[in-house]
Amino acid sequence: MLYLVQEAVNEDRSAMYTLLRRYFSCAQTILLQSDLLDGLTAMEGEGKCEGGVEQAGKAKDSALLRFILRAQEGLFRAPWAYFAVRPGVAGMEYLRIHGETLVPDTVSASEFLQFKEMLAENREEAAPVLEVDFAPFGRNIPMLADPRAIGQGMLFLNRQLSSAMFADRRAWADKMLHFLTLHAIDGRQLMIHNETFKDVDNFGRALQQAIAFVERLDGDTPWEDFSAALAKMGFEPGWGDKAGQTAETMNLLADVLTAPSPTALEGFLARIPMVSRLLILSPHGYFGQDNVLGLPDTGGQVVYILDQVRALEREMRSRLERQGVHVQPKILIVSRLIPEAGDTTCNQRLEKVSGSENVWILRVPFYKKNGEIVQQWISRFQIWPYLERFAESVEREALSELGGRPDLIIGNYSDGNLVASLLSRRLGVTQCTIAHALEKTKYLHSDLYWRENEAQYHFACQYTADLLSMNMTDFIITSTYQEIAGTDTTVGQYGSYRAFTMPGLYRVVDGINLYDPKFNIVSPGADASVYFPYSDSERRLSGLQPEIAQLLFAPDAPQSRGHFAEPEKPILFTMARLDRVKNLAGLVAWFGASERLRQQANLLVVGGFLDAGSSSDHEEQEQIQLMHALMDEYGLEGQMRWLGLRLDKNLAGELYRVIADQRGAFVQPALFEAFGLTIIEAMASGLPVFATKHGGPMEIVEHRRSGFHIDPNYGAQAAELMADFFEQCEQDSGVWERISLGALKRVAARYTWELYAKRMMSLSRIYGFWKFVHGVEREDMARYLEMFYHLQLRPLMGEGE
Ligand code: UDP
Ligand code: LCN
Repeated sequence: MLYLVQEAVNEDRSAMYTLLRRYFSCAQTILLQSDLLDGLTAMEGEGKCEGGVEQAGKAKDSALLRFILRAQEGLFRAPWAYFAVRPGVAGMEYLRIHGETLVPDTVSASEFLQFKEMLAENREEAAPVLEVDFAPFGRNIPMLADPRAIGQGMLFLNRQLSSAMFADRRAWADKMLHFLTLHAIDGRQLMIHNETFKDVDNFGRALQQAIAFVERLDGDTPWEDFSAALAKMGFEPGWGDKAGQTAETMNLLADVLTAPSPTALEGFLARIPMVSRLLILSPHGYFGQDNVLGLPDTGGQVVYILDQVRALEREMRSRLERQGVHVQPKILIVSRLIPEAGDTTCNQRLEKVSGSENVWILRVPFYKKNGEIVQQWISRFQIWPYLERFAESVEREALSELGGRPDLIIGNYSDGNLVASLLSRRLGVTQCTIAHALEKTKYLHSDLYWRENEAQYHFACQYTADLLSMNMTDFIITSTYQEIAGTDTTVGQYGSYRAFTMPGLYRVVDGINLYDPKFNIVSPGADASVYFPYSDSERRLSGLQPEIAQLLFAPDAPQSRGHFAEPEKPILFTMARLDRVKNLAGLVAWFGASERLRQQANLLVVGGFLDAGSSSDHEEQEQIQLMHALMDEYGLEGQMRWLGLRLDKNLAGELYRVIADQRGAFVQPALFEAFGLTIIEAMASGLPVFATKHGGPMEIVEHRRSGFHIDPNYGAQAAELMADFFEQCEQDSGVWERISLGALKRVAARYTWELYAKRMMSLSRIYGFWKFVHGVEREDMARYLEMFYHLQLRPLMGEGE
């Protein structure tokens, strides 16, 4: 990026000089992308640039503008200006420019962060602090090279593994042989008998013999009819339910041993009955099946896991059956037991997941120091002191419920991932990590000014836990590409952990490698039995429609404020937890301020409570007051309805469709949204969506084809876009139909649980094998992380009451 600055200086030295002077004279010394851009546009006399990057991109092209559009952050203390610049997706470079000589040079992440610490702490020199650098541990791990391939780790590993096998077939055959002896379910050995084969030659010959034998049988012959003959040759169950499937699996292995290819390897590993017991961790919030969605800390993650487990159970069962292994798979979701759980079931220890055969929610309490059980819900930001002990209890209880070690442990969000890391390490089980929504990209400068937030939010603790588990885990599932790598102009959730600093605590110069093959994009779906198109009249839940009519229009409906004086207008609908980041109040303000939009549509908000006293979460209480204040300020009583309640899934599903019937739209106005299940739910119902461009929705929705992107930082513009849409729909109903159809197509092609479960099961096998062959080499990293846990994280977690 140095060339770009040089070009900007060469092209217009005076402009660069003036711009830097302007930045130096700002009250703030640390400027973000939008501040930098505003500085440039103001200098050019164009005033504040509503519309951000795109709008500015249309302004007069210059090397200086191109540079500023790439700058993520600027640090200013005369005579030096430091910049973090994004050369493209997944990248970040650091440079500085001398304000007088205008000579630029590159600097390291460490130098950039030290300068930032000096500014934040108002010091002349950065204080000495631990530098965290995980890069040296990755030296022996093959990394992806092309940013476009980020998130396709399994594909890459398959290729790596099969070419390594090709290069040294004998050694790898030996590893594979050893790997195959490891599989057993309920004490029953699977795949091969562990003492029959002396070496790989001996095994290779036996495999050929077995193939010749099985291929002579009718393909439909059940395993039981020929298992005795195969047992004599050293083969145990797990190859197939019938002769045909058995022959195919054996041939795949023969291919892997003689002419390894990525397809054969993936195909063979996919058939090993490796996963029958699954442990899923999701400690925080209210984890239940009813009356919980919309409560604080309780949203998409719960929906995601409950849909995920049903899909995974189906896939596990069908794979085990096809391999002739007759066991009932079991999945345990472990959450926190909350004795005072209101009208939820979170005070029950064990609960079966409806619609499943053998999936259970196991709830384990948090304990205080004195051994008492914590009685009430506590915010996700306050649970750190309880997690270590929680992990110990979970280990005991989960092992006994599962009847043995799980085959895979899946962690969710920062707390679940930490517990998963502790358990995986102790049990030696493959670990999968799912972030959902990390906080780092949601709260501005929450790392830099961690001290100010520590009492309330404990971000330092949370980010340390995140760093630990993302480096400890065997593989990471993300819902979108940009969750890892970001975009050309924005940093992804994982990208934000690459280089950052928490002054006085530690400075991270290489926290996570985005090119690590552990990353895989596996997008969730929307439950197709609940969220289906509005036009599917046969499946519509017409019985719910009177209740919905009450919710929308009844003047005295409980938990409602406001009414629709002109009920024939289309409804703009939004529904979310009432967190600050969800920005529902922001939407109310844009709506309130836009006469045009108010003329075109009514606004329906579902979220939180109407009475701040009913909430135990401080952010929610704050938002409730703000919502009331905005409704008063803009006089929205006849144009907006706020329902302070939680809708169950079926009601929410039918509501999306009712809004679609009357040609409304859904809005997701979050300041940042990691993925946004409501968006795919609305789209699956055929409802046009206006979704934030910050985070996953940018990737889910194709602007003007399957919905619209809005920038929550430019609310007036978002309101105009919505008003334009309704105006166009009024003139031509085809406009609404086109976007609705686009949304339906997009969800069907990309966001389904069937696709998810298949990918997830393949991943667990490839990474299980990878852990087996490379685990030893990662031991140095694991040891370093152990130290990091004990020396950094434990003191931050504290001990609670
Ligand atoms: N939800 C619901 N009823 C409510 C509020 C929310 O069913 O009253 C569901 C919503 O349909 C979605 C989930 O809660 O499935 C919220 O997930 P999302 O990913 O949109 O946001 P999160 O809360 O996880 O940040
Ligand atoms: C948490 C969030 O905040 C959402 O963005 C996701 O959709 C949800 O988890 C499921 O992953």
